[in-house]
Amino acid sequence: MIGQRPERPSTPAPAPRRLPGPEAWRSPLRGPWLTSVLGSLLVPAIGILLVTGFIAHWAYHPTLPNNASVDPAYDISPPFQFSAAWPFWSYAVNQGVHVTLGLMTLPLVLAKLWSVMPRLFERPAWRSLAALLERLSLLLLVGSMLVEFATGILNIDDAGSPGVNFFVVHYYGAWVFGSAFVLHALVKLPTVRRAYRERGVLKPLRDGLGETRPEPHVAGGLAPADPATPTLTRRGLLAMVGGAALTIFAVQVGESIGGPLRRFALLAPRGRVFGTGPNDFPITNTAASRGITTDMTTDHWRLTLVGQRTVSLDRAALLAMPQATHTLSITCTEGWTTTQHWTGVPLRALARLVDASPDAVLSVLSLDQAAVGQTDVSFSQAQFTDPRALLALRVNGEDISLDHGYPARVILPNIPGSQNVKWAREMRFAAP
Ligand SMILES: Nc1nc2c(c(=O)[nH]1)N[C@H]1C(S)=C(S)[C@@H](COP(=O)(O)O)O[C@H]1N2
Ligand SMILES: [Mo]
Repeated sequence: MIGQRPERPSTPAPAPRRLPGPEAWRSPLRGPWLTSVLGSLLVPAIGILLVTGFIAHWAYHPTLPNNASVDPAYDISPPFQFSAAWPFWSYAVNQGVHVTLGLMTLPLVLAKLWSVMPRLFERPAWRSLAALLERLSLLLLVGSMLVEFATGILNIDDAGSPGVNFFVVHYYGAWVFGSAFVLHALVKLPTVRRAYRERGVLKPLRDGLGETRPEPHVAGGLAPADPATPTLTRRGLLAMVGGAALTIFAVQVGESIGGPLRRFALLAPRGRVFGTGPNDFPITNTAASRGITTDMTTDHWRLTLVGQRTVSLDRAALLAMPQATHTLSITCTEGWTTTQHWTGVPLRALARLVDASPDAVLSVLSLDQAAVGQTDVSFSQAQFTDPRALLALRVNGEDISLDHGYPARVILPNIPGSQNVKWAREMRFAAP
């Protein structure tokens, strides 16, 4: 019962309903030292999330045709590339760190919010213009942080909300959250340094329950005026947060690594059958879900290649060209990875076949009409001339199944999973 005072016979008029003030939060663990420790742990975590997040965004090559998720006019995309010198799993590591660390950071974020909870209940809401501005900046910080975590988790869950474009919200949200976070860390630096100077960086972690004393109360500060008896040590609280993070790691990391470890990913969808034998690895969108029928992919199917000349090839003609086999990963934005052995025609051989102009970028179009503009993808010159970039016809020594993109799909090292276009129908090599 929030703030409802029991009626007593001596007070006939019921007391007005009020929210509790900061004094209602009495945990003896709360105080500037605890908040400083939680905040200090957040700095590297959020830093890594921001860096890996922006790398993942740039990996889309958003300045090429078809690839932009946000308006290119507002997209600050540095020319970051995973070149042919990077191992094929580089993007998978980046994405795995982003998603896994993002989930692991959640308990820390909740603990940090818990530690500053009394602030939310301060009345009046501001005492001065400076205090009002500080509150507004915190609203921006906490609000954008919740947006980033909520959209990230909903996306992993494949539960995008209608009308909300994950890429747009998560990208702009990252700029707001990143800026607010850096500003907040700088503003709080003196407070953190004072807390460490007064109490030691790690010293309070040595206290057993008997020695756990509240931090000194200061008016308007985080330490409670009327602390309750401790029931948990500070190291106990940090162990709880760390334990929660490690548990999330244990049940998520198998998704990001894939292969046999996937069985330990308890949070992943289970009991799904993706295909038989060599084709038994994860599928997001089945042929049926995309309206692809066997009829569209057999006798009538041709791949149209457009460069300075145009060539149309059936699957037999593609199989007659020199084939290459490479181990490559598909890493979906949602956080899962699958690594398989793909065989097919190197994209640079197809570029040569149609005399692609030297400044050409490659656009791949799919039979998949359910998502025109989403499945049409462009690759830079550096990407499609990477010797590992394939038009895959076979996987693990067998024809790729219809669900995996039969008759042909593109697969390149270090690109976002969604760009490995299945059911390719046309490839255009043209200046952007
Ligand atoms: N034509 C087409 N290609 C596609 C997709 C699709 O829906 N249609 N899904 C993409 C996504 S989101 C991913 S992660 C990869 C791998 O998905 P898959 O396992 O369903 O093949 O394929 C990509 N290629
Ligand atoms: Mo995906």
